[in-house]
Amino acid sequence: MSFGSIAAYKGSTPTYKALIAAKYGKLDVSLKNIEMHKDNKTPEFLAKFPFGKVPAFTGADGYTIFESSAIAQYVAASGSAKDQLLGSDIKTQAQITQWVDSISNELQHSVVVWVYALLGYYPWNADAVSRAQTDVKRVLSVLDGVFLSRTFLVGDKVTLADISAVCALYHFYTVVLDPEHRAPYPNLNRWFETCINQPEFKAVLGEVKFCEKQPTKPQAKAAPKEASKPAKAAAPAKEAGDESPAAEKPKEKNPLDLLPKSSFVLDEWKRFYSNNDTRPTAINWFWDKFDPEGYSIWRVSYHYN
Ligand SMILES: N[C@@H](CCC(=O)N[C@@H](CS)C(=O)NCC(=O)O)C(=O)O
Repeated sequence: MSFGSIAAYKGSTPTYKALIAAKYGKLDVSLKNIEMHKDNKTPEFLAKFPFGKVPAFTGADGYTIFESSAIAQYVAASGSAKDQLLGSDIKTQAQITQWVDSISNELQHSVVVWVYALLGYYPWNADAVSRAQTDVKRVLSVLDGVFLSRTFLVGDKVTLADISAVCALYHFYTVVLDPEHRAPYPNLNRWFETCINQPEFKAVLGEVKFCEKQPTKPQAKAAPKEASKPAKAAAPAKEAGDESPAAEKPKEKNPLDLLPKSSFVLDEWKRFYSNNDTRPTAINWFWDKFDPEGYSIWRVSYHYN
């Protein structure tokens, strides 16, 4: 019998937390693949999940809940492995929450600016990537120190803390931590391998394919539905009988489209400026490419800065 389903996109690692917890608790929880930026913005979806975000859980009994950790906790607490996954005394329970929250908080920004940017889902910003790499190394070192003397994060069995941490680290191990970059963390690697080889993890993650060579440049844009920008809203389907002149009116031309095309591409300039030192690299680039026929330069003074 179904316990419930989680609306998300395929490959959403935060969603895996609840799916793995469901395997431990012997609950039937399914993943309902949705079309991002469309299905999660309908009035029906927003009535149940007001932020319009996924994962979003709907129980067979109609109970709804959002936020991946809250969903995972609810699923873990509802299954037969409740005490193992969530702890049976308040100190253990608090420690599990501590790891669930801290690891995902420490890593969530870095996965976006480094890993998702490498995959081409987000813009690449060299400075931000370099900061993310430093942040990630710090988290990995902390965890490696923890696993020097421990098999799992809390107690001597897998808990929701391990499940959440594996899911938070999944993209790092599969996309950027090649053998050279994971070598400094032998204890963490041992723990990660132990977890992903448990049948409950395997049933959800499959065979985890470790990164073999860290990519250094973003791949060609291949944004999956979850991370892509919202597609331009399609024009609403014309209602039958709607023949009003307003509905027929052609879109007015933007007067700027009438100007001759300039060789200076503002987006290129923004990217180059963000990814290079201002002086002399970016400034030299600017004067080399600037097109005075297409653009003019203005100096603006603000009253309130
Ligand atoms: N902290 C939340 C993050 C939820 C979230 O940001 N979900 C993203 C996908 S990773 C989303 O639904 N974005 C759609 C949108 O913002 O429209 C969780 O762990 O559930």
